[in-house]
Amino acid sequence: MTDYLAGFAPGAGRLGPRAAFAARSPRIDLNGRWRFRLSPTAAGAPVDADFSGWDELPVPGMWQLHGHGGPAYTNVTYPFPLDPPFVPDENPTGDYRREFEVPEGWGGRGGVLRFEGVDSCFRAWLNGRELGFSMGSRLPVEFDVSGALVAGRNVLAVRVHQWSPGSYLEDQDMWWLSGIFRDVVLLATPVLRDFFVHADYGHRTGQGRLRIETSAPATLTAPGLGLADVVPGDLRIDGVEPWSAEVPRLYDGVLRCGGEDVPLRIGFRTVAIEDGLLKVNGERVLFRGVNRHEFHPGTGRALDEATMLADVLAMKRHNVNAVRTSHYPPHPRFLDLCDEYGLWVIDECDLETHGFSRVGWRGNPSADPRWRDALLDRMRRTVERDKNHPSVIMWSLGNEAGTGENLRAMAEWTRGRDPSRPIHYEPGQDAAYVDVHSRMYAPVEEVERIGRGDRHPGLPFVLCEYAHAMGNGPGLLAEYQELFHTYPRCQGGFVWEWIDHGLAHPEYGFGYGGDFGEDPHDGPFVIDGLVFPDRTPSPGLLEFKKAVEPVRITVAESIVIENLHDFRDLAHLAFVWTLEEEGTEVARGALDVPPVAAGGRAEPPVPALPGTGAETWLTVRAVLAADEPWAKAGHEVAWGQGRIVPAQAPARAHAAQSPGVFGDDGRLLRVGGVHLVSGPRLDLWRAPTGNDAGGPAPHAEVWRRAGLHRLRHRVIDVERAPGALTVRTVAAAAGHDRAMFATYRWQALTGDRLRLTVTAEPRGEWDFPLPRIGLRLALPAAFGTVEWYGRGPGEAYPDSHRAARIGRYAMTVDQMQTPYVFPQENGHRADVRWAVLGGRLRIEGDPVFGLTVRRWTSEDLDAARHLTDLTPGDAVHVNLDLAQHGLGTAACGPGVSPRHRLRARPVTFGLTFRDASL
Ligand code: IPT
Repeated sequence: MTDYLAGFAPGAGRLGPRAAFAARSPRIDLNGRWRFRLSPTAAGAPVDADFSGWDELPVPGMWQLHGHGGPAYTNVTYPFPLDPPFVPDENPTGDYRREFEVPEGWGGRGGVLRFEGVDSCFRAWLNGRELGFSMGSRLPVEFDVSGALVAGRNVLAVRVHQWSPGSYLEDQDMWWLSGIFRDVVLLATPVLRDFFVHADYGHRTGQGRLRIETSAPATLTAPGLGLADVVPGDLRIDGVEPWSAEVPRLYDGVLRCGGEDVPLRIGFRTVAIEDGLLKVNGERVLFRGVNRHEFHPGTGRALDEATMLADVLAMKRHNVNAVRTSHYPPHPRFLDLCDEYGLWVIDECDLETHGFSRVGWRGNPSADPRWRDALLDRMRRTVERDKNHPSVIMWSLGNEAGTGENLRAMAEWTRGRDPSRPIHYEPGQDAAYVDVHSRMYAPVEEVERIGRGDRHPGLPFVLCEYAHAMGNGPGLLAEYQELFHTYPRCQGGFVWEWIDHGLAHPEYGFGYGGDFGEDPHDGPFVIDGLVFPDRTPSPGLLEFKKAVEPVRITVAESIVIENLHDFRDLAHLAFVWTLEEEGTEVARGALDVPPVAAGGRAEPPVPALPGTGAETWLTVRAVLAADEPWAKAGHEVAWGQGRIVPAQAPARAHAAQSPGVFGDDGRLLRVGGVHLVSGPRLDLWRAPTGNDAGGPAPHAEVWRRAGLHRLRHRVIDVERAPGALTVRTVAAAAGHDRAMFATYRWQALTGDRLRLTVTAEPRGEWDFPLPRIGLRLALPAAFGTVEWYGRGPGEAYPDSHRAARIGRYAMTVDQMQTPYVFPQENGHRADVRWAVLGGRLRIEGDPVFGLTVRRWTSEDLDAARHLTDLTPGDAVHVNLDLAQHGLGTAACGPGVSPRHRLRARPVTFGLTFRDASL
């Protein structure tokens, strides 16, 4: 009997949805090891099966990650034919079985069996009695089991299908994974079934207004609010502290109902759209947001509490203040953490039908009345479960589900049930059923036009997705942020996305689409997060942290501190300064900054600084003055840097005796005692990034067609003079007549220095930006360390360099690599004044250069599909760049801005080499 797999009904036999809460009453945790058997079709195992040979599987868990079948990744494409509501006969079906004991003391209260999430459809039996079925993977389901439950031993059987009609509503860009992946619990039938907390804050009066609707008469005790056993009908409470993501004040309380206690946490805040702005507690808020999928490289979407907390802490520590729960409600515990630590949440319904776009949205469930109940069911379960979270400030109907009357019905129901929160949906371009104008990946210019009042002028604007964080990138963060600060209606956005969904793979480290043998698949498009699969912050997250910092510190003639918080003053921060002469600290102190209110600014006096000779920078940092729940005192929130003393140009007296030895072709063989594996030569190529390879006309393809990855070099002539050598060359690609003429002028300088001036001149048609322009050389493998003075410690690119500050750094070559799961250009250090490689070869810029050092070539990097393909060779490969092309975010969204496009044009740049051991 699998009729439910051929219909539109979202479930049967279920209890109505209600809020997630934990009453202090008997419960039996049913997580743990269950017996399990996978069948190839929906028929599953016979109910009376002999299960002695069954496997064991953890609950929560996803069976493909425990040796049953395999994970599969598609972005938009459904992995089954579009034949709604039907799914193929090949429908992996897992039978689960577990026994549990109900103690005598359970008290005859009956029970409710609660599943927090089962992907994608299941049917359950208790002691052989069928309870019902349900779809809606990321939503809770409850069954009343009072009639089936017995004291003593009980047997619970659950049949889970990978594919169901519900799968048509769950086409999110992520791995297809199945099973009971969230908690299962047996609860004593609750006395208080449900409640709805309405806790508003009057920002003019400082008054809290509290009304709790309860399913049965209840009283509230909340000592922090001075309430003891009161009926929470409609209470006005003076002098409450409001809740915000910046100061997440919660009041603990207990609801008492028929002898049962239900703990709750109350946060007072009022969300409103006023004057075309989204306001909380009367203030316009700015979202420094991320889209968060639930993901763990080992367990897929089954997350433990430590992982959820790790996400929240990492977000708070990187100045993230908002989360869109893309594209389904998260584990309920995650929202508790958002309440507690302070994050604004757009809570999104478990709905996406993106794959219908592939057939011109024909048959889209959003527009087909037969699906209305299923869509409404999902929205109800979302809102009812999460309605009591102060952190949830907007409801989202789903993602990429086209348009249609069913979405309107969802919005109308939601508005009726909870008028206190605005409704979000994208694509909601016609704004028919939404309260905010939301777009994804709108280019900077478009956001600017919207800021000026274009489109839906009465509505606030958010970018529900922007800055696609795939691989190396995103660029453009600072550009967007500037607009958010310039135009009040542009209230920020949510970076796509928080984490790379790289699954642990026995051979590749982290696997992506195709690595588990699936077909169809969308390759590495699922590797697009601000943190790597193991949650290590990527350079993109550090850049985000800097771009969105809630305090702007400008260090120039004066020091200016701007408080960009929406609510919080600066009293929680301490300001410290350091003065560094050529990267070495010479003085430090504390800066006296008044507790400027949100939106305010201060200009503290510049401290008295000692005199210095070499290039000197003053860095001012804002750090936590005391421990916060999410970071310790001293944690850096924001910083600014300004140059106090510029660099002096080094003296350049020519010498007759050259420390350089050159080959017949004029290529450098040796500097002092440093033998090069290959001497410096013009280089225009970089291993394309995910962004280079993205968009309608990917640069990566243009570059490859132009043969930039296989330039051939020809020496035109070599001219030798005492202490000098000039080599004229031309570089071009097979089959092309466009060429780059390069002249290398070598000059011996006093102090055993060897100066190189390169001029490069494009000839012919160079009608595309270059990946880079610079030199590459190779050194023996023993050159395994790098010390440099310039931007660091992390990588930096023209449109993503703000997180890297001027300083002196030392690393091994291996540490300089950024482990993008899909190998690509990385590790470039910007604005380097000088570097010493292997403690031996010193390279100076004129005044600066870009530095990349790795144990493989750009070609190796380009050819690699996984990090495990990269193996150290017998040389260290060095790039010394005059410039690199920006990163942009073309993997999804706009490309590199004109400002950061690297045009082919005549250039000259200089470098000085020296054997530092001499
Ligand atoms: C956008 C999706 O909403 C998101 O889930 C993700 O797939 C992203 O693309 C790409 O990584 S939709 C797209 C049409 C911009």
